[in-house]
Amino acid sequence: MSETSFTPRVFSGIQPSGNLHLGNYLGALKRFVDWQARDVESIYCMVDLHAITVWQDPSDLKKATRELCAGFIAAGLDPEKSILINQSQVPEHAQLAWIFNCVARMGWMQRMTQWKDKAGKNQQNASLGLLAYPALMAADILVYHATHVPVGEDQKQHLELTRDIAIKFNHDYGVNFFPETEPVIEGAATRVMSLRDGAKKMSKSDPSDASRINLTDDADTIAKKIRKAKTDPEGLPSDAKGLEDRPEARNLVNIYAALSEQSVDQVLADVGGRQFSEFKPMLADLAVAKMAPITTEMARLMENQDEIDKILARGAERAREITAPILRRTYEIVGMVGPSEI
Ligand code: AQP
Repeated sequence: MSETSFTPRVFSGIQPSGNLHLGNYLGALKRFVDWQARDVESIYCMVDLHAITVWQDPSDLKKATRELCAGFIAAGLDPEKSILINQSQVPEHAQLAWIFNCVARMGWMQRMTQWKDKAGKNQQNASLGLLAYPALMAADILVYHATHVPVGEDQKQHLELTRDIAIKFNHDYGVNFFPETEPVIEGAATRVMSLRDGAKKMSKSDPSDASRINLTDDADTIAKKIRKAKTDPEGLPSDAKGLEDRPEARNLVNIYAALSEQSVDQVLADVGGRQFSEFKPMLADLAVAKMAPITTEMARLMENQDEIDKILARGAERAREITAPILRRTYEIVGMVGPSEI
């Protein structure tokens, strides 16, 4: 295992906390599939240990984990090419996270926007896991020596903290063992916003189902949600500059651009000057055309849950071939005495 140069390797994850949505698809899943085509070793993870930092009903968590795995495959990830795992089946994630809990500083964690948003005014009652979330995320990434992490914009701060943890560990122990991982935040839809409020990101936990397009929504529901999406009274501008200060309009155009794999300016060159009454049905048709095959395939895969469980078990075996030696070496660096095989 080289400690000075790192082979390109991709890692990313999604929480199995239900309601997988268009933001997860455009900001994460679709981009995982693009990475797969680049032939770089890739690990994609259902981060169930992260999901339980807030309450999850156990049977819902099981269903959501399998559904997420079905979503990964339905979106185009091939379990033969990419390694698909659920986090709890690869114990080195949690083991390395403990070491990182001892490297990271309380102040770093308390500054995280996600901690502040999710704990809100009730920090004393939030779980300790919610505060430590970014150290576990750093372990998820660094236990593979992953060099690239495709994520949505909301994860940028956590990725910066992952780099800080790697740098501090390397510095404290006088090694160059963990890479300074690059976040890969690219495309027109790095931050898909709520359909009901252009200032809020589309989110699994938004109480309003109308705020998001779920990967399990049928065609009629998708069309209805887009028809009802909040907009302003203006028509569409002919270039991206005309979307400034129009968050809802910008969101719908960004979604169209990402789904049709065009730039925002290309989209506006076609639809500039039209009213939303014309544009929304175009967007609905496009969204249905892109999402329906995924929804159908997810439902088909969910009929054979044993197959999903086998894919995750096989993924965990393959993952541990990478993670076990990295954890073992980490323990040696830290000074832990133990059998050579941990
Ligand atoms: N609205 C979004 N736009 C673009 N990308 C997004 N992602 C999430 N929301 C958007 C990206 O999806 C990946 C997985 O995210 P996650 O489920 O692990 O956690 P999250 O970011 O906290 O997602 P949610 O939907 O907001 O969940 P809740 O409501 O449970 O907190 C990440 O790459 C993320 O950037």
